[in-house]
Amino acid sequence: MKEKLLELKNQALAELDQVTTPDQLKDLRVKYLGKKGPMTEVLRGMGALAAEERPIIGQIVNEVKSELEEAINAKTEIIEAGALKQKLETEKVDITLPGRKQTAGHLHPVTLTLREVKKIFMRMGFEVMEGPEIENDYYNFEALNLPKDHPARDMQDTFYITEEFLLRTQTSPIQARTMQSREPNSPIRMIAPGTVYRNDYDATHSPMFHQVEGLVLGENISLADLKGTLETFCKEMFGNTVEIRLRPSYFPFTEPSAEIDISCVICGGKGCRVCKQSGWLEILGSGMVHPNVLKMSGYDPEKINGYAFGMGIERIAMLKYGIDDLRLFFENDLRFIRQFK
Ligand code: 2NM
Repeated sequence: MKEKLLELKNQALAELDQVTTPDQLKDLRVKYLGKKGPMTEVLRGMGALAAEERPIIGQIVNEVKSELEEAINAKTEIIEAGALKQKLETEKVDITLPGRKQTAGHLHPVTLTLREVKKIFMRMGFEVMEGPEIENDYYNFEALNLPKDHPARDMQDTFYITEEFLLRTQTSPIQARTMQSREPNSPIRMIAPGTVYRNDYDATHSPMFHQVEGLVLGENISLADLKGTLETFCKEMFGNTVEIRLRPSYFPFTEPSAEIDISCVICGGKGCRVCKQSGWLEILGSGMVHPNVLKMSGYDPEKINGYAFGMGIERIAMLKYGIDDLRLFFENDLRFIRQFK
């Protein structure tokens, strides 16, 4: 037994002498010291030995094992040092090459536009309110006077999560939440910016887009206040020479309602491809807040009234920058994005 062990040791050391790579080292270690190796086998066979021989053989096995272990470790160091030396000798760094430039990023055109819209309203004294993107049926529809059979509630248009929860289709639930969080009948002058979600995708619709909606409540607020404020907004946003016009429209949460157009920023109103020869561009929806909306959020329509409006930020960015396909905003093609620093 003892001779066999010494023979194994010498065989292992001879093989170790021939080893030149880390892989070979690993194989050798497994071969002699691994679970299926001869050392383990010897230890397992100890039961067959006479009782007085067991400790002697056991000690020899342990000595052989640690000797091999040490020899392999020493060889590992030699091989690793050799590999490092070779790497240092063959890998050359050309320190005269120019460094890699760190390019600074910049904001996305939709973010730039959103910030500009917010800034204009903040200068006019509006506060900026936010709210959850996962809304419930009550705040997204019910509180805004959207009846149960309204087409906006259709599964085709709305991303429902459950029967009760959905991805908000507009930011107006923020307005309802704000009204309910305030002392009833207290004045409000707010905008609600954020992402909204609708099941649509083509050149002018994206399943996720950005909106800014606004709400102004107080005593004796008139359509003239609506018109004056939004005219100021349009001039700040698109330049002092733009004109606006109001067209009668319909929204469930406002009565009366009006669509606000600006004179075409591309042709100045003469008629072109962008305004479809009309000279006008649709920019905002607006109206006087419906009494039901006020009532439902704890306001008394006999005392308090006001106006509300909403706009799509992607559409504004498209007109501002002359972009004809909204999908470009979301494709992350840097050749497009980098044009809007
Ligand atoms: C629009 C158009 C017209 C609107 C109404 C409300 C609220 F909460 F007061 F009822 N928020 N936003 C509104 C009104 C939104 O978007 C085209």
